[in-house]
Amino acid sequence: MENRGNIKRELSDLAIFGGSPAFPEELYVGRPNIGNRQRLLERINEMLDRKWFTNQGPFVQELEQRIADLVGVEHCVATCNGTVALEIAIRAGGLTGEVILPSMTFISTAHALQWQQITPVFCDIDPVTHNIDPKRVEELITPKTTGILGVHLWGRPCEIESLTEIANRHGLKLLFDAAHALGCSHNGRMIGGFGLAEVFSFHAAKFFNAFEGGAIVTNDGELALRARMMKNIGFLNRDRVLYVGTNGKMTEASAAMGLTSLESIEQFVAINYRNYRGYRKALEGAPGARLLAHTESEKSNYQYIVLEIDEAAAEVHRDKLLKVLQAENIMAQRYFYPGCHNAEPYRLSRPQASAALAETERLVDRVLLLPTGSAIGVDDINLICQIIRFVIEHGAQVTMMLEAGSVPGPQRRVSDDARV
Ligand code: T4K
Repeated sequence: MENRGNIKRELSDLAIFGGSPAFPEELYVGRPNIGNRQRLLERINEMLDRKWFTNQGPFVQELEQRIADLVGVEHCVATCNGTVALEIAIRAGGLTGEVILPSMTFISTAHALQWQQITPVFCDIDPVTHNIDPKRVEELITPKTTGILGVHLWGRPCEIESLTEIANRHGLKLLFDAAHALGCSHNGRMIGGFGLAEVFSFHAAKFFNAFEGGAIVTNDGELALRARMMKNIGFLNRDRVLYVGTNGKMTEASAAMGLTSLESIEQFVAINYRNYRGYRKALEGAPGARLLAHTESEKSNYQYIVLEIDEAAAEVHRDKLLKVLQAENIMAQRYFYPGCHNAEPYRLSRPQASAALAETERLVDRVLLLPTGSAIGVDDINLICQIIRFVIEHGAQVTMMLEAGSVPGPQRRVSDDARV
């Protein structure tokens, strides 16, 4: 069948059924944003001339101050990544025993607890917000519970007031994994200043990156001091070790990238917002495809384009759509499949957990993240959405063909594993 350009008009135009891929190169969910390359290289040169590469150098100190100012907190402790920042915040916050968190999160949130022998107790989510459901938190509290670890999933704030009220009433500590939420606000206040402490990630795939990096932000001076020592292997000063610590220090090269990213942060958000509006418009009314909305009166970084596919309405399962998109070089991703509670270390110790996590189980089967960021343009988005709409329009047929493992024409067979 003749290929009529990138637009898909017939099923045989889809790459999975023998057509040409819509994009010559792969489009990613999280291609790193790069700000002013010249400024970055100047900073790297400055670092090389200074011969000071780590151990709380001047770039790290400057980045800490700038992040603290941006989110309006007193203290920012920069770290080598978000996972270690979580581990340190949990330890510096004095959490022990059991801690309640959503299962719908990156596995780091759970591991940061389990790594230090604290039991992660998985809570279900609100299906509309995708965030931890405060109504379900209370029933999970036991005499061993010491804290709640909320996650501002996709940069959309948790129900902070309800969680604060529950934590206060039960004498629990409240921390937030704000890995997705730099630059976001809740009731006009920047994420970063809520709870005992919050944690950011500056991983390469985040809209704001420091190659790898993270930070603990807090208004609690004592917690900040403990965290600062813990990330520095427990050292108070050269001869005195006060805590069992780890090496969680951020390098100067990472801080140079972080400072450079910070100078372009508004531009990154503007691009993400443009992309978000583009996806919304192009997917409007597509049956069974719900794009997660952001509250536009609040600040958001718009870094994730989160699509929910309702198989009953779309007549195609998320995994089949994913397979079709990947063949087109649209590297959409399932996040956070299959849910933390289903990851081996947790499933083996608590095989019954899924019974109480019905909304999480439902969501991990439906969520699909689409490419965005500065590497994606408006035309790309229109084409991605045209393909999604086309697949949904022919949902029943696509499903049937993928399940049969055959395609029209003799030249191509799809994998037997149609569910990816
Ligand atoms: N809490 C939450 C809620 C989190 O989401 C995360 C991290 C953390 C805590 C822990 O923070 P860190 O310790 O990571 O700082 C990514 C990131 O690796 C991870 O940082 C992030 N969350 C998670 C949501 O996403 P994946 O599984 O999507 O794959 P990854 O990192 O291989 O790449 C994502 C996409 O970006 C790919 O499509 C390829 C592309 N890519 C990636 C890298 C690293 C590039 O184009 N260039 C690159 O350099 O994990």
